[in-house]
Amino acid sequence: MPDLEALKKEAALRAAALVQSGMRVGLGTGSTAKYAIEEIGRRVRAGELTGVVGVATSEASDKLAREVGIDVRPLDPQPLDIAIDGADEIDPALNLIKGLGGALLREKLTEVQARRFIVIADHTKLVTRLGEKAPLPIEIARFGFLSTIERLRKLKVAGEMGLSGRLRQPGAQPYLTDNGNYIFDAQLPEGTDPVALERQLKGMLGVIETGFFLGMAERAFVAAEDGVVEMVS
Ligand code: ABF
Repeated sequence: MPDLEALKKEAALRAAALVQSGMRVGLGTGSTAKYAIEEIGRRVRAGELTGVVGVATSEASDKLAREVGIDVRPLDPQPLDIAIDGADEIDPALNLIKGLGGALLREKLTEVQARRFIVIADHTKLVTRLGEKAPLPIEIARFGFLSTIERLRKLKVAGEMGLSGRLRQPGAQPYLTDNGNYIFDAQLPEGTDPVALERQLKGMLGVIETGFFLGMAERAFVAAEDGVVEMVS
């Protein structure tokens, strides 16, 4: 049984090594990004990095980054030098599905402002087409969410009538994002054109953001048992 945690950490350390003193850094969310935040914090505390400013993509990463000694600031219009984050699916062109961790909106707002967006993952995240293994998370407004879901279910995707999926609800209540919204996890039929679907979804009333991160990543460090592979877009 491969130790996925060790692989995630290996990928994260490769990306964290790209951070230099004085950089403004987007800090991702999730179990892989956690290792990168911890490593950046370790380097700050060791005095190896000075003047680093972090912008966190979730409340959880904000808390962790402060705990490990990173100077965390809110997102402002200044560009970020680098952003480091995990992903749920990575296709061969480095298009991504993200958001199973629920932080897609803040992740996209932050990572789009980064000069370099670096993805870190273990090899289980590699797919030949987006939607192969993971659903596409779609953040939707709470107000009128049943109406928005109805609209989503009627959307024509890849020749099929209707986007199937479900409201994310791990317990008695729907999952609530850091922004106070809900998430609809959509199953993507084979033949889905991510660019076209992204356009349709972004034009739909009640949809706030999608987990498609298309053409954003510069490179990915993907760890397997025989080492870390560097993929470049
Ligand atoms: C974030 O964390 C999300 O966009 C993605 O959903 C998730 C990946 O988490 P993990 O690294 O724990 O698999 O980056």
